[in-house]
Amino acid sequence: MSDILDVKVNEFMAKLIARNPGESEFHQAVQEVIESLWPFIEDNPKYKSTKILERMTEPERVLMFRVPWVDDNGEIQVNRGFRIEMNSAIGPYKGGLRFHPTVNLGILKFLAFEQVFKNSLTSLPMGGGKGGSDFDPKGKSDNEIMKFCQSFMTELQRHIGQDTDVPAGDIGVGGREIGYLFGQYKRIVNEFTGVLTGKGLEWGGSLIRPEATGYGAVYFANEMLKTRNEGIKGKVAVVSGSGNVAQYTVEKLLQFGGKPVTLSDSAGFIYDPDGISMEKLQYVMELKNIKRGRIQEYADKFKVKYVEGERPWNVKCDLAFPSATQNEINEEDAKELVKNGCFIVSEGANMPSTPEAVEVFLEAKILYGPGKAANAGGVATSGLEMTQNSMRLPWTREEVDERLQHIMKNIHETCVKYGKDSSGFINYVNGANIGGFIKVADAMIAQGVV
Ligand code: NDP
Ligand code: 2IT
Repeated sequence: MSDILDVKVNEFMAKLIARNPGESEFHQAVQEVIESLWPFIEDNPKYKSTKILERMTEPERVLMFRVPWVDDNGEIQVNRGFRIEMNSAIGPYKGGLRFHPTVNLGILKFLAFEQVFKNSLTSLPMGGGKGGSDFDPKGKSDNEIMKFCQSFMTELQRHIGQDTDVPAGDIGVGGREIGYLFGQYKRIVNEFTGVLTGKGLEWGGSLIRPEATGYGAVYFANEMLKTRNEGIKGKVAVVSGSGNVAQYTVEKLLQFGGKPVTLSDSAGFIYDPDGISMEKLQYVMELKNIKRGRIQEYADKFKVKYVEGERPWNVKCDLAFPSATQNEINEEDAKELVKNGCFIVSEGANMPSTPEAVEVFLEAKILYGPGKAANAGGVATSGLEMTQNSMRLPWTREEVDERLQHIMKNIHETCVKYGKDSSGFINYVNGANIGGFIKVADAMIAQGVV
C-alpha cells in the first residue's frame, strides 16, 4: 500500500479504536478489511461520500443482558448474554451464538463484522450478526446446560425472529444447545418457525448443516488447489480443534483421499502419523460429542503422541486447517508451517491467523483462504435451512451438498475476480473482503442513510 493510503487507514483506525476501546479483536478484524478495501474505495468514491465504512463498523444494534440460572447445587449463577445485530442491508441478521468464558463485546463484534462479509459472499440473502455468552459449558450437566439455554432464550426471544434475526451455533453451541434454545423460543412465542438454524433433522433442520463448515473448508481448499493443478489426494493435513468444524474437515479430507494427522483442544494436540482414519474419527466424535472428554484420550487409546499445551503447527504437512479459535496461528507458527512445506491454509475457524501470520502466508505466496471465504459453507447451509423452512419442504442430502459445493466454488471465483493481482497471484484476503463488501455497500446506498 502507498504511504498516503497507509496514513488514511491509520487515521480511520485511530478513530475506530478511540470509539471502541479495549476491543482488540474487533480492531484487528476491521484493520484487515480496511487495508484491503481502501484502494478500491479510492477508485470508487461513491462509497466514501456515503460513509459506508463508518456505517459498516458501527453495529445497527447491540443487545446485552443478564442471564440468571440455578445450577445443580441450587446456587444462583449469573452470566452475561449478547447479540450484535451488525448489518441487515441484504437480509435478516444471521450468525452463530458462542458460549465460551472468553466471550465479550470485542470478540462478538469482530465475529459479527466478519459475518457480514461472509454472508454476502455466500450470495444468499443474509445480513450479519453474532451473539453468545461468557457461560462456560465445560463440566456442566445436561440439566445445567438446559437451564442456562432457557434463561438465555427467555431474553433473546424478544429480539429475534425468522425474518429479523436467525441465530445458529458456534463454539460451545451445537445440536444439543440449539434444541434447548428452540424449545424455549417455541414455548414463549407460540410459533414453530425457522428462528434458529442447526436444528435437529426431525424438527426443521437441514441435512448436511452439521457437516457444512468442515466440508466447505475442504471444498474451498480443493478449489484453491485446482488453480495449481493439484488435488487433495495423498496430501498430509494438520487440523486444529476437535469440535464440529474439525471433525467434518477430517471426514471430508478422508473422502478426498487426504491424510489428516492432527487434532487439538485447548489443552494440547495429538499427532497420529498413520493418519486419522474413519474409525478413529468415529471415536473422536463419540469422545467429543457424547462423552465430552479431552483429546488426550485419543493418544492414550491409539498410542500416539500427545503434546500438552501446544498447537499442531510444527508438524510437517502440505495443508493446514485451523479449526479451533481466533489467533491460534502466530507469526512463528506461520513461518514454521511455510518452512515445512505447507502451501495451503484453509481457515475453518474465524480469524485463526494473526495479522503477522497472514503477512507470512502472503509473502510466501502460498494459497491462503481466509475464514470469511473458507468457512462460509456453514452459514451458507444455514441459509439453505432457512429456505427449506420457508418452503416447509426438506431437500435430500445430495441436493444440499450439491448446492454447498456450488456456493463454495462461487465464493472461490469471487475471490479470484477481486483478488488476482497483475502477477497472477490470488490474494484471497483482498478478494474476499472486496467481493463481500460490494453487495452490502450497494444495498446500503440504495436504502438511503439508515
Ligand atoms: P466447537 O465448540 O465444536 O469446537 C471448538 C474446538 O476448538 C474445541 O476443540 C475447543 O477445545 C477448541 N477451542 C475453542 N476455544 C479454544 C481456545 N481458546 N484455545 C484453544 N482451543 C480452543 O466449535 P466449532 O467447531 O463450531 O468452531 C470452531 C471454529 O470454527 C470457531 O472459530 C468458530 O467461530 C468457527 N466456525 C464455526 C462454524 C460452525 O458452523 N460451527 C461456522 C464457521 C466458523 P476445548 O474443547 O478444549 O475448548
Ligand atoms: O461463524 C459462522 O459462520 C457460524 N458460526 C455459523 C453461523 C450460522 O448462522 O450458521
